[in-house]
Amino acid sequence: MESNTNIPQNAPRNNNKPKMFQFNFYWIYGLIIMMLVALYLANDTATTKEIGWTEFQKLAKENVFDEMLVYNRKNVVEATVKSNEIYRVFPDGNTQGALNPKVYIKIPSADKFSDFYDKAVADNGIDTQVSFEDGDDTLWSFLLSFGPFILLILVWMYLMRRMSGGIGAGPGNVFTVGKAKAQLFDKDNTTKVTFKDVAGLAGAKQEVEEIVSFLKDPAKYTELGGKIPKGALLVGPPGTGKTLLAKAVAGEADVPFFSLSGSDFVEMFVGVGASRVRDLFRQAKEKAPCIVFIDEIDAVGRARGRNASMNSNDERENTLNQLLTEMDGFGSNSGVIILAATNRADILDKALLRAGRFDRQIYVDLPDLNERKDIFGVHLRPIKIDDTVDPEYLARQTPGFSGADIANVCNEAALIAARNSKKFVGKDDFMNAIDRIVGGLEKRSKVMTEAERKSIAIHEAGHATLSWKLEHANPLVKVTIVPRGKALGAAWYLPEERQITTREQLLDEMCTLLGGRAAEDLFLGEISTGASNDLERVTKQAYAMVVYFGMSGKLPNLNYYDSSGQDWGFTKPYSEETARLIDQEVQKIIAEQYTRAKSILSENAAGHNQLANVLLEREVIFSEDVEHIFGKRPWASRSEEILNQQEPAKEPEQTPDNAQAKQEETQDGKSE
Ligand code: NHX
Ligand code: ZN
Repeated sequence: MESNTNIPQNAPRNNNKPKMFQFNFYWIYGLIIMMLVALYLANDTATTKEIGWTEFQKLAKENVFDEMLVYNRKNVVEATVKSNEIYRVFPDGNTQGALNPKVYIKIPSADKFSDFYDKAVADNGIDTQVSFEDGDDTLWSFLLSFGPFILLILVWMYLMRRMSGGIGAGPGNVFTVGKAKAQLFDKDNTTKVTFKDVAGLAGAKQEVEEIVSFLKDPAKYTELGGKIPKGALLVGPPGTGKTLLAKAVAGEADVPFFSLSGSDFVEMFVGVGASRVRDLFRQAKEKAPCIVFIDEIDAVGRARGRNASMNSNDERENTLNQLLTEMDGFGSNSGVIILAATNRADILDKALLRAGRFDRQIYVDLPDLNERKDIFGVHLRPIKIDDTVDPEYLARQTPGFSGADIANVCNEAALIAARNSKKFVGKDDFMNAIDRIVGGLEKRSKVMTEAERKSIAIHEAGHATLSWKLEHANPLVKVTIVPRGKALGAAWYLPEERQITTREQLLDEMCTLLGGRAAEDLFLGEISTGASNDLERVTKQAYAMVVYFGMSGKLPNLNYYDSSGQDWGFTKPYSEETARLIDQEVQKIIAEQYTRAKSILSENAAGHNQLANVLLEREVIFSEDVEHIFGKRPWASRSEEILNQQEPAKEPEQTPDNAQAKQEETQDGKSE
């Protein structure tokens, strides 16, 4: 609804603006050329005239010339006519009142001219002055009069080029500003990705394959009265293969495929985005049936602002409006199918998502165990591996990894193996690569005092002890006090791949996270800044429990989250009292878990101390060592069964940047 009222207002305004804009430049060029020509002609006719050598000799003897200028090299004489003798040289009288009309004479040679002149002075007594000049000063005078002008034009052209294209942005100049920058993949294009190269993504692949078959045989669908969809939106977290899927469509469909990014529409000139959208659709219609792929469509498709007073992103809105009209503007049988990809479908304008534009939304999720196995299969193809490498095992060790992460693991493993001059890439290289990608670079060289190392060991042993003693905590894989990435030490877990998380699991996880700080507090008597990352995560988790999951005692079954993506702005959907309650509940949950962590730790003080000492000595300990101290966990979970079958591995509790974000993402994903 909202969009329909917007389009008619904005679209016509855009329609003629860029055309005028372009024509202006042609006009200016034309004008400049015309002016130059006019000036040149005006200078040349009427007051100048070329006469023959014989006629010149006759006139010169009659003393009609004031001055003569001899150009030695060109064998030309420029003679100025005395003002009272003009009528003799210009009998038609059309000198138009010029003060010093000139004549040009081609002379046989400078010597001949000198002879003639000397004779004329002697015989006829003429008083004409003669001077000699080497060069050709017409060029000079031309440059002097037009030079600055030309310079100005050059500078202006240079600036225009810079503005429109940017450095290295290909053939950018003023005249192509309004053109779409779409890259066209035709049948004969060599780089082919096929559906075989896409591992996992079974559901998404099927939907996309259907689009390809629409294009190959539209009659099959239209005969039954169905309409071919106009667009499909690929939605999913980064690195899950949206662009790859689109490339596969390009490779499989025997139709032209336009590919461009949402940010290609954005330019500093006003109205350019809209004109590029128009140009793109014009090109597409010429080539129909075809597919247009817009990557990162959120760059233009973000929901339009509600307050019209904010003019800052007017340009983006115009572009979006143009896109909306174009998508609705052609009939569904015109054979142009739009594919778009984004990882933020929630912020897209609702008008873009309605049926008739992007009729289908295809969710491309993070791969599960089996899909990861398939993806490993694809990426292991070009790598020389030995028989210790098992895709299934690798898939188990990489929960929460996207397709791009897996590609990265495979590449990193090959590089590690090459660094060690191995002939083949082995399992250990893959394990190191996974550690490296999740936890960052190992920094064994970091200098640490003995006291610091002890404090780190006690902190990590605290995490390890609690995760061992809590039923619903993630199973521990290893604990290390070797610095890696941002962290000085870490406890690594292999979380179960679950779709929903219970309250007990959340609480036990938080208790484990608080275990590091609690151990410092309990056994060192002083706390450190190191736990900041633990605390950040605990606080976020507790807040989510209260506000999103309705899991607190005083605010049960309430959710203050808007999944439609719009911010609440200044008005929160709850009162000041509720805000205070939320804070209190968050504090209460954390305080409870902290007390719980401390009490469990003091019950197991001896075991914890032992663990910390082993850790100090060996730097890395595995779950077997922990089992040695505390005994078997009575509650074997599914992942633990996996662990017991196989060698231990990953998912650290402390991870830097990207890996941490990924972990939080999966958690959010699970909980929502
Ligand atoms: C510092 N780093 O910032 C030093 C260099 C308590 C033994 N002065 O809790 O390494 O203190 O259980 C992702 C992952 C900041 C982001 C880890 C951001 C760590 C990690 C601070 C161990 N293990 N803290 C931990 C730790 C630190 C930090 C992070 C991050 C420490 C602790 C970092
Ligand atoms: Zn910690």
